[in-house]
Amino acid sequence: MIDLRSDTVTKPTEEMRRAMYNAEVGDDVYKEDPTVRELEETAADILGKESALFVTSGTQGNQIAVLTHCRPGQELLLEAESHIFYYESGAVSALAGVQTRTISGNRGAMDPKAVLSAIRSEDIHYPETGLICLENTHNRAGGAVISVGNMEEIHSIANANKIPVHLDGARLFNAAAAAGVDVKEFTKSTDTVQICLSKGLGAPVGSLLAGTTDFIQQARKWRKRLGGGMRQAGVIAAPGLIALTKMKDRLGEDQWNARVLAEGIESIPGMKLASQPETNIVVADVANLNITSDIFVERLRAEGVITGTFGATHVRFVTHFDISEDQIQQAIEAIARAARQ
Ligand code: TLP
Repeated sequence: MIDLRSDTVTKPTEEMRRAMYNAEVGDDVYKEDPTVRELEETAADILGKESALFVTSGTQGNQIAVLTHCRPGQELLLEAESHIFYYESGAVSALAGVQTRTISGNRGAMDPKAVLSAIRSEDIHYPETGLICLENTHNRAGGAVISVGNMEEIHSIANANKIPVHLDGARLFNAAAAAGVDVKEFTKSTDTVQICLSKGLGAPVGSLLAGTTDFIQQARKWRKRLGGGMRQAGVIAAPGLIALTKMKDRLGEDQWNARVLAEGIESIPGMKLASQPETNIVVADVANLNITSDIFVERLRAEGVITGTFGATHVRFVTHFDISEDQIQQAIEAIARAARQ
């Protein structure tokens, strides 16, 4: 099976498995796990923030950020198809007690003017705008890169209104690789950032939330409240360190494979792209085949390729570390067979 459902499906490398076995560990709730410490310090350094916190998942990192930044009754400004709004089971309202105000973006990028006009003024009837969330790359926009300029503009509006900015950077290193810039170019326009180790970077588990030391101290308490205080977590931080320091330099290969896949899909009669891929996500539209994405995904599975639906007629393909160029060619042939049925 060629698994293109997500870059979350990668298996840890031999080096990661050895690092897990050999990891020095301690009780991280007492801050005594040297491997977790090293991972957090390395991440803070790479992201240009004072401190970082190792969390179980991207969702947990985002939720802890919202919980730490906001008070119940506040309003969160975020893009209409952002992961925090679309895919986190309503957690911001269930846990942080905030309401969401969404802004439809252009390929995931919110218009700074729309952000400015959505910020609440002082009025007894209104909730306060507690936080602005950005996402880069933007998953539902097909892995689109939000430009450094767009982030800078939104950040300066947020600053002028004393509102913090959180970045869901689950695939931030893919954005940096595509834009050819250091991740700090993006993170400089944020107060906090969450990055995933278990997506394109190939670690088996974990994310990091980074920000000021004071923020991370409060975030650590929220992590504990959510049951995320882990003990000898060095065994999972060790592969994370390898992911963070060694795997980001190969993300260009996934981007190349996504481009090859997209060109292959475009050449198949009846198939078209929902948008041109910018990173490792390709979204195809099967509307012209007169079938739903569910049916197409089923047909494709029977042809040996696993993907996921991304709307009524959209199908998402994600390239990653465990997918070779050869498998991309095989996938294109399988897609052509599924389209012909
Ligand atoms: N996204 C997953 C699914 O939840 C859709 C995927 O396969 O793409 N932010 C963004 C932008 C994400 O894409 C994801 C995962 C997360 C946060 C959450 O990360 P995890 O799965 O570690 O909680």
